[in-house]
Amino acid sequence: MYFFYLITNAQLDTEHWFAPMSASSLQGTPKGFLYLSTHETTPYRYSLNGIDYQNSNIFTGLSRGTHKVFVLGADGCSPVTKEFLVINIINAITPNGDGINDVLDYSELRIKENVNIEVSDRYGAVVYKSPKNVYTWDGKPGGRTLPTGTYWYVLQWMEPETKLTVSYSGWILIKNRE
Ligand SMILES: [Ca+2]
Repeated sequence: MYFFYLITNAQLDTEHWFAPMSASSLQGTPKGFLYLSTHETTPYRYSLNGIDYQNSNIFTGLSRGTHKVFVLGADGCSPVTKEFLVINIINAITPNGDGINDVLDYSELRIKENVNIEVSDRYGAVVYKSPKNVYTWDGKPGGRTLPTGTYWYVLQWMEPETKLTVSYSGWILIKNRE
């Protein structure tokens, strides 16, 4: 699953450009989905490369990483642009040292500020809290192997430009060979 954004028209020319959609609205949505909402009858046109514009305010199939969106108003003047990040949300890790899905890796968040990654067990006990400027976790608190199970994670960061705090949370399966 990927992280995606809602942009409202009121946010086009203010510091409040991007607001994450709620977790419930993420369910069943295509990967790499960008929805730009203008909340106005004025036609806007949208582009991801500044050349090819479309009338639809929806983009799908975006790859993981940084993208730029161009929004052109009805006057056809210079577009408003904004960079955004498509994050690969990790649903499971298997920290058994076989080199496959061993690590919780959110290193793409290094371009954000005040990044915090926290993982708790189902009883709410914190098993991991990321130190400053650390974006990966080996799944082993103090070198200890955790029981296989579902854990709750919270990703939080501050948008560098807007200083708005964004958070995303959900369940992650931590699976160890038993
Ligand atoms: Ca593994």
